[in-house]
Amino acid sequence: MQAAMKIATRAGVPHKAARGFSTSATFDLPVDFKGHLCEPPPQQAEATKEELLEYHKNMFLIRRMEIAADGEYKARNIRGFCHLYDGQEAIAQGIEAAFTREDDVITTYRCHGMALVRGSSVQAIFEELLGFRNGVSRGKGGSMHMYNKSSNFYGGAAIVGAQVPIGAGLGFSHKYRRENESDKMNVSIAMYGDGSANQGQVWEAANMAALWKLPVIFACENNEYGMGTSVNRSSYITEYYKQGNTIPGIFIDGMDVLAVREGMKFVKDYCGSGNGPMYVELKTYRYHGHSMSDPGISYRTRDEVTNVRQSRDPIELVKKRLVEAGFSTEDELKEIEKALRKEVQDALKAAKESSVPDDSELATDIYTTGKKMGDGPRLESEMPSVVRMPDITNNLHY
Ligand SMILES: Cc1ncc(C[n+]2csc(CCOP(=O)(O)OP(=O)(O)O)c2C)c(N)n1
Ligand SMILES: [Mg+2]
Repeated sequence: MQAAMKIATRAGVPHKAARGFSTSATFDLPVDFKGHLCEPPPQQAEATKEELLEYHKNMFLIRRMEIAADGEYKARNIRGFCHLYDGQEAIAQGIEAAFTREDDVITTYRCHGMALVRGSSVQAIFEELLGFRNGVSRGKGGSMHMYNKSSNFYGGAAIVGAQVPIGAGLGFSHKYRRENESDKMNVSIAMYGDGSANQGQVWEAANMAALWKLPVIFACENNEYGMGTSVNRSSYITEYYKQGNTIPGIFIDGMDVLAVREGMKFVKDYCGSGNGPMYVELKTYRYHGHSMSDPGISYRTRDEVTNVRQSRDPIELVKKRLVEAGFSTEDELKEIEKALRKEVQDALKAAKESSVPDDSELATDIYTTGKKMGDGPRLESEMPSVVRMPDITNNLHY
């Protein structure tokens, strides 16, 4: 009861909405934005019924997809590395709601949620996890390497922090390609974890982005831990939005999809207007352990995890808002969730009917002739004269 009350308070009081005749409501954002060298955006957000239902749907799909992936991993159907995103869903959804598909996204190995909101289907994500041919990276990337070039989603990077300079490069290309100096630019967001925030390459990329006024957002998903190490044990500065030093930054509640959306609109506007980069800290929490080999409760207590689930859960917050604004009833939401659960189960079943790629795919997407293949983003592959196998007598010749 107490937990439910807390969520109700966090939902913020809707204004202007009444069941039956209003489709839009204004919500107070209960956790304050904080600004570093800038005035943060207002503490309110307007949202329509359709928007909130869309956010709920995507976030719930991510949650169920991750829970199903956990089961498939334990059943040894998914192999290798697997990092789950449940708990952090509002960040992916909030960014996507603030951006267009002309804005670039690059993120860490914890990339399933971002892949989904950038347009990959649940089935294609499952196929990738299973290493199957119709996966988002044709079964050759796995959990950490999901891409979608057609929606400017650049992955999925296994090396901690390595995606950040690439994100700065993507921002550079927006500035380089703009026709007039006064044109508003699309932006690039380089996402990284608290465990990556003190890496030299983050600072090197930020230095160049500030020097050249690139439209790059340096976005730290602070889920309080890097593997099993809490932020207080790894970082001198734990207010990651201030880490840009003379680069401005904002703090956003990463458990509130509307706060993420409003905060990201504000940052996109600042960076896209030629003011240079901005730092963002998105405070969040991961429900699973770091990866599938980490039960997640040796360095934090079960109570800590339970408390976040009960008081800050991002999906519960959207549901509260839908109900309090009179947009949906609890029964309607239950029905929606039942259908979404089935959608995920059906997608998993269909994915499992697929199979691994053909051997001939071993050498594709490595070297390219540079020529486009059809209308999609894929480039024609150039076959090397020999593909070296662990047993040299079995080298593949083309
Ligand atoms: C350069 C490098 N060093 C170490 C690792 C091993 N490693 C993988 S994830 C991780 C922790 C990263 O934590 P954080 O940035 O907070 O991201 P989170 O997993 O919390 O999303 C480490 C040390 C790696 N992949 N790359
Ligand atoms: Mg972390």
